[in-house]
This record gives sequence, structure tokens and C-alpha cells, in this order.
Amino acid sequence: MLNYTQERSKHGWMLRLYRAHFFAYIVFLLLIFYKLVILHDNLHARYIDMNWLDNIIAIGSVMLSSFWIFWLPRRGRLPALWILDIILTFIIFADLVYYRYFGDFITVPVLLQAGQVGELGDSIRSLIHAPDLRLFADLLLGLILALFLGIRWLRRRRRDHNHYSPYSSDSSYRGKDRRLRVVIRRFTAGVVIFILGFVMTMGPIRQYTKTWAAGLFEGGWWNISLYNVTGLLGFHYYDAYRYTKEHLGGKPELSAEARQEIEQWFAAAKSRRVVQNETFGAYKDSNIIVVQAEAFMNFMIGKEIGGQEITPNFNRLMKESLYYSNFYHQTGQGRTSDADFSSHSSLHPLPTGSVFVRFPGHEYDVLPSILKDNGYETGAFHAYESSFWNRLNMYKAMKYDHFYNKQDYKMDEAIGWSLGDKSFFRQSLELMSKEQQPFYSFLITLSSHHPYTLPADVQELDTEGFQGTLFGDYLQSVHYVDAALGELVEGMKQQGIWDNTILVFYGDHDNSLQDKEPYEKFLGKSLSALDMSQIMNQVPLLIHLPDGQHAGIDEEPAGQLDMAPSLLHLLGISTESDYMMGNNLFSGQERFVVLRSVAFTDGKLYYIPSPDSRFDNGSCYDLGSRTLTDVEKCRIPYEEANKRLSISDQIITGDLIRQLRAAK
Ligand code: GP9
Ligand code: MN
Repeated sequence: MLNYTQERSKHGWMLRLYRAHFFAYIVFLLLIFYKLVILHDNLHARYIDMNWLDNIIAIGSVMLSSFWIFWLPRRGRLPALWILDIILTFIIFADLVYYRYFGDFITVPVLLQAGQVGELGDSIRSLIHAPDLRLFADLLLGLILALFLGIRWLRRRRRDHNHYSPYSSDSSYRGKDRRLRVVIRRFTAGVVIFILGFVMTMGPIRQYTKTWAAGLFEGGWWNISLYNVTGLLGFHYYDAYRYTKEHLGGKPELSAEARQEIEQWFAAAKSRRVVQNETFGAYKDSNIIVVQAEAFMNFMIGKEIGGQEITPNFNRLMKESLYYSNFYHQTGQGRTSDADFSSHSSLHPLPTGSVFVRFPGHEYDVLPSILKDNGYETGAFHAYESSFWNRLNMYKAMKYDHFYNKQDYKMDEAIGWSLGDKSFFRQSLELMSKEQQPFYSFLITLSSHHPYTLPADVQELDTEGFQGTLFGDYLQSVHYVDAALGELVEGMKQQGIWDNTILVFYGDHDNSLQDKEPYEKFLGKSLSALDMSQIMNQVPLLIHLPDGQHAGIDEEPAGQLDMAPSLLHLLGISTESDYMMGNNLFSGQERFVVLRSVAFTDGKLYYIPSPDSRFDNGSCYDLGSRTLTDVEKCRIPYEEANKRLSISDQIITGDLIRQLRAAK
């Protein structure tokens, strides 16, 4: 039996531990809150500073992730808090690194393609900065403390080993009663924390969605805008919910009105796209080689550094080709795969994840499949792992006859992730020479991939003041890709296919280098928000026609969605029954180009959306004067842009092309 002093000291110890747990929980909340603030301070999207409501959301969302800690037995709570701290720290850290490269947060679909993260190797290392270590300081302290407490606990256990057990003679009635009280207390503590966390998170969010963030959860808001309302953890909760709903909910049947609205939109698009003019069928049965060049942007076309052209071969080829100087990439999170998808399907990529990964089995009207039906032999060429971006499955679904990947190439020129583009082009031409004509060949380059480090012996550009910077390495790598392009053209001539092949060359997306300063230094002028938006979204498009005809610069806006319908037009293959959204570059019609962020241009106006996605907080520019104009001028095209993105999202996620065709 315990005497009074023993009993008191036992309960005093328990009380201390209880208080210590409560104290540890508060410390945990503050630590994670601090880490969320560090993340926020590192974002480029920090147009909006965290106000006190955002702070409440942040703390509330941490409580929502941790209320269950109180349901654990006392002994488990501190270790569980520590493990949760590790998990949340890694989420914040992973988001931070991912954001630095992609300008976005990790979503469930991105996680499903996480195998690819390892491949980013060198890129990831260059995206981690020394101050990030702050995120891990408490974990290290926690580890030291855990070791210290563990040793103390072991010692005490050894000392108490022979002591009499205090409960062995306790009445079973008192023991049960006490246990029940403990269970009730624990349960209540967890519930109270959950309710508090829920109110702190959802209260302010509801307030936001009733005012400036109206429609937040209905529309396909951009992730950064979602984050600006919900905070990081809130964003992840919502993303998980959205993914589950989308995948467990089954495909919604299209209502008659929705079907009619979509069909009407496509009918109007068709009347703009399908045109019988002198270019229609002018290059019937030509071979086509399309090169999608990694991170190949438009701002350095025609430019020099220290008297040396960055892209001399492109510049030369431009003189006998059609060059689109106002051409936009329309990619989202799916990067290279989005450029590939949009160019071949003439649909927009999704707001989250890659269509290749998320919906490879749905029906699309894609260029390789249409060409195959028209007697072409079709091949995709990419000297990398075939599973990356789920290409193997997607290319089968797109009905490519061949997918030449890493295992089909001899690794005789090691650059960056894989084979150098010069060797890649040379070997691809050899592979093509075995195919029957006409052929369609889609080549994806890789040498100019972030972080743009080239072996010293292939560096031919003197990048002057940019030596040793990522920007300098970028220029160096595009200069190499340009040289490879020159060799490709020579190779085509030698192979005798130059005169019966349409050569298309375009960049897939930006280079992820978002700091304005090196661009200003390189271009020798200060850059406005409009300049920067165009620089980061424009990639070059070059179309070389077999007889060098129609050469010149087309300054009207164009985008990746326009490739498939335009090439089919040149070949004289009608797109009348296809569900395509892009422009036909040869129709002579005015063009409207919508980017995944809902930025858009019609050649006269250029709209940059605000991070909060409110139309009137966006910037509407007059491209004539390149100055801001009344935002109302952008309202009608803004609504059209949103409509297009929404129809495209519905088509892709709901497999609507199949449904619409079945209903005909
Ligand atoms: C890898 C290549 C790179 O196969 O397509 O993809 P990215 O990282 O640019 O999306
Ligand atoms: Mn890419």
C-alpha cells in the first residue's frame, strides 16, 4: 500500500507530465506555424502577406492535423508529436523545393508521379538553400532530448525494478473508475482541439469565400490562389479531398444542357478552324518531324552575348521558315508532358498534375492517331526512361507505332540526364530511315534541362558576366541545343528528306528561372510585369515547309494548342469531326490564346490574373501602348478564357469525347 507522500509524489509527477505534454503541444503548434511562415516568406507568389486571419488559419490547420495526439496513451504523445513534426516539416520542405522549381505546390497527382523526383537529382540539390536548415533545427534538438530522456527513463526503470507495484492491491473498482475518467478526459481534449482547429481554419476561409474568394472551391482555381486562401495545410487537405472525390465519385453523366453548351462551343471553334484555302492540303503526304525542345524560350532568339549569337542555327533557319514570335506555351504542372499533350490533342492541360499520368485512358483526338489512320508511320523519340511522365502507356493510347526510348539509343554522348541532343538527333534520323514514308516523328530533347550543367568540352559560348550562374548555364545549354538543331537540318539534307518533310521546332516551357534581374541584364533594359509575363510564357515556334515557302515572321499570338489543327490543315486532313480547341494558324482568322493560369491574349489585350483569382484584381494591358488599361476591357475575353479552360477540364476528366460521340 502507498503511503500519503508516495501517492502525492506519484500524482505530482503525473501532473507535471500532463502539463509538460500540454506545454509540448503548444511548442509544437508554434514550431509548425513558424515553419509555415518561413515557407510563405520564400514564395515568389508572396503578393499577399499573411495577415492575422491567415495566421489563425495556419494554427487551426496544424491543430486539425494533430488533435488525435490527445487520444494516445500519455507515454505515446511526445514521440507522436515528434513524428508528426518530422512529417509536417518534410511536407513543408518538399513544397518549398518543389515551388522553387515549378512555382506550384505538390498535389496528389504529382505524388503519384513521384518516381520522377529522384530523377531531378542535381536540380533538387541546386534548389535547396542553406537557410532551409532552420526547418530542421527543432527536430535535431528533439532527437537529443529524446536520447537524454530515454537514458533517464531506462535508469529509473532499473532503479524501480524491485519496488512494490502500487496498483496490485488497489481495489478494482477504484482502478476502473480512474481509467474511465482518464479515457473521457483524453477523448474530450482531442474533440475540443479538433473543434477549435476546425473553427479557426474554416471560419476565416468561409469569410474569404463569402467576399473576395467567392467560388473558390467550385472553379478550377489555380493552386497558388487556393493557397493564398487556405494556407499550406489547408491546401493539402482540400487537394486530398478533391482527388478522392474525383476518383471515387465515378464519372458524372453530362446533363443535356451541359452537352449542348459544349457542342455549341466546339461547333463555333470548328467554323473558325476548318477553312478550305490555298494552304489546305498544300503539303499533302509530306513527312513531319516535330522537335519539342526542353526549356527553350523565346527571349534569346536573335540575341547575342559578346558578339556571339546564342541561337545562330535557329536564326539562319528562321529566314526560310515561318517563325511565330508571339507563341505561348500553355503548360501547367505536367510540364514537358503538358506541352506534348496540348500540342497533340489541341486541348488544355489540367490545373493539377499531368494528363499523361492522370487520364491516359480517356479518349482524345490526337495527331499521331489521326495520322496513323491516314497512312502515316508514327514514332515518338526520347532518349530517356520510357516510364517518365507515363509516356509508355500514353504513347500506346495515342497510337504511336513506335516509342524509341533510352534503351533504343547508344549512350555515346553523356550530357545532363541522358544522351546529348546531337547524338540523339543523329541516332533518331537513323531510326527514321528505317521507317516507311510518309512518317510522323515527334522528338523530345533533354540536354537543356534544369540545372543546365553541360560538360566543359561542349561549352562553346562565352557567357561573360553570367559565368558561373544558372542563367549563364542556361544560355550555354540552349546554345548547344541550337548547334544540335543545325546538325539535324544537315542530317535531314544528307538523308534526302529535307525537301519532302515539314520540320517543326518549339520550346516546351520556361526555364524555371524567375528572377527578373538576369533577364534585365541580358536584354539591357528594365522589364515591366507585362514584359516578364511574356518572357516566361513565350517559347519560339518555327515551321519549315518543304519548299521554304511562306517564310516570314508571324507576330499574331499563337499557342501550343494550335499545332495539331495547323499541321492537319497543311496535309489536307479535315479536323471537322475532331474535338480540338486550338487555332488553325493557316486559317487567316483572328487568334485567341489562353494560358493555364487564365492569362490570355488576343494580340491587342494581355491579361495577367491576380493570385487571388478575382477578375478585377488582375491586370489588363493594352499591347499597343504596353500600359495598363481599364480591367473591364478584359472582362468578356476573360469569361471566354475561363469557359475554354472549364470545357477542356470537363472533357479530360469526364472522358467526354467518348460520351459526346456515343450520343451522336
Ligand atoms: C524527361 C523530360 C523532362 O523525360 O521530359 O521533363 P520536365 O521535368 O521538363 O517536365
Ligand atoms: Mn520539359
